[in-house]
Amino acid sequence: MTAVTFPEDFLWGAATASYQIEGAANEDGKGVSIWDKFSHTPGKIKDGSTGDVACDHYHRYRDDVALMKRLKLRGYRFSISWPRILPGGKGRVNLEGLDFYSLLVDELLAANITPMATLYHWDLPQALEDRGGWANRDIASWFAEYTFAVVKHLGDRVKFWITLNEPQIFAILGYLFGSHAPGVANLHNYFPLSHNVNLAHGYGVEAIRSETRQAQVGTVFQTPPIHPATNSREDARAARNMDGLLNRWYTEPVLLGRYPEDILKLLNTIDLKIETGDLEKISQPLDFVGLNVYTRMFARHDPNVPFIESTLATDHKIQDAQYTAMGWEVYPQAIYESLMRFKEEWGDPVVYVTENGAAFEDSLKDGEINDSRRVQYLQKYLAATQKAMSDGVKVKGYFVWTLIDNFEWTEGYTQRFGIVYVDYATQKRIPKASAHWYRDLIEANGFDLPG
Ligand code: GCO
Repeated sequence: MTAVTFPEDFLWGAATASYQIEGAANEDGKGVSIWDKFSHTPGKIKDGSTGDVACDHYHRYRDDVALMKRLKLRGYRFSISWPRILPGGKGRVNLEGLDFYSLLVDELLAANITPMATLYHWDLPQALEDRGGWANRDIASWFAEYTFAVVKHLGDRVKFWITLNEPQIFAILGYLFGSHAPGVANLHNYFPLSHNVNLAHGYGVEAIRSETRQAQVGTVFQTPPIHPATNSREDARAARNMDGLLNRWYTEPVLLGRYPEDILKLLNTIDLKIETGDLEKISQPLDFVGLNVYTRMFARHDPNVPFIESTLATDHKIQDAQYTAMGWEVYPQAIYESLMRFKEEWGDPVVYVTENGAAFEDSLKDGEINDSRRVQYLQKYLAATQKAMSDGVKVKGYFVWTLIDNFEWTEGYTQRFGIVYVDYATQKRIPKASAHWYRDLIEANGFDLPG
């Protein structure tokens, strides 16, 4: 047994996202989001489900906050649904939408739980997608308008603001691979689009700061380590290029004020449509960075892939490694490697781990869920977090993904990531063994690592 301990003021929490838990898809004036449309398109979601009802959190938020309180959470990271606030994406503000988040925030503060709000966790108003969505440079000012409306209303009580959740994931899956909403696969548009995403972040930062001076402003990246599938030189280069495309293309403009030179070289025929002053806007100083971590990835050389000649080797499996229900390798070192990169390569910011967790096939037995694999997963990743902290990374908090089982995007309800089980037929919440373990960890500010 090794004791793993954390500082007294460490912010322990859980994270969620609006479309994954809220439901109430057509209530109180909410507009349609790209995920509403996408999930209602036949064949897009594995189990044919939608987020129409999800965990019905919109109506049950009081009970859910009471649950968080019982679990001793000190922080709660949630996201705001843009089309609830601006049903048409811009223009008219829907006060009922703002009220929902206002009541949620009051409920959290009354329970002594620090709210951390993400402005964009992927549910873009469909009305904006109809005007080109992220491919339209105007999105930066649309995002600023939305951000301004939200922060004006909640900025007196919410002190932690996040602009975008995992920019590269929604940009790549939504607009390059087309596997997520809005289901566009357009290589030609992707790079200028990614610049619009980065620019929107910058405009968002500015909008938050213009409305409140006391806010902690940040953004959230997922930067999985990309390892070469073999030790050939081609694969090493492929891994480096994939890392450039997936990770550095988003972290470097924001944290270092420039696009990675090696990737720019590979893209030399593409017009990125960068205008004077853009990079200054994108790289305004932040108070913190959020890091989401699940696993690592492998890449191999593939001459058929344009520009980067690299492909993700999703078939590359490690013998004896454990895999989650998502098929993701349990690789605790991923959190250590990612955290160290922020310190060593990306300006050494204050970091919050804003998501970390795993899906396993949980089963309800005699009213209980003994998810020992999830407990072990969290223990190992937290021990690796602790190691990064002792090696100098300024980690100030940790948010488990996720509070309650929910709508896992294209996987629908087939994947359970929660520390609390949801019986979707009754909407009953049942804390899993991992929830009890997490509560004890928070109380003790640490845990004993077996072995
Ligand atoms: C992400 C999102 C979450 C997911 C979680 C599990 O990281 O993809 O932030 O919404 O549900 O990561 O896939």
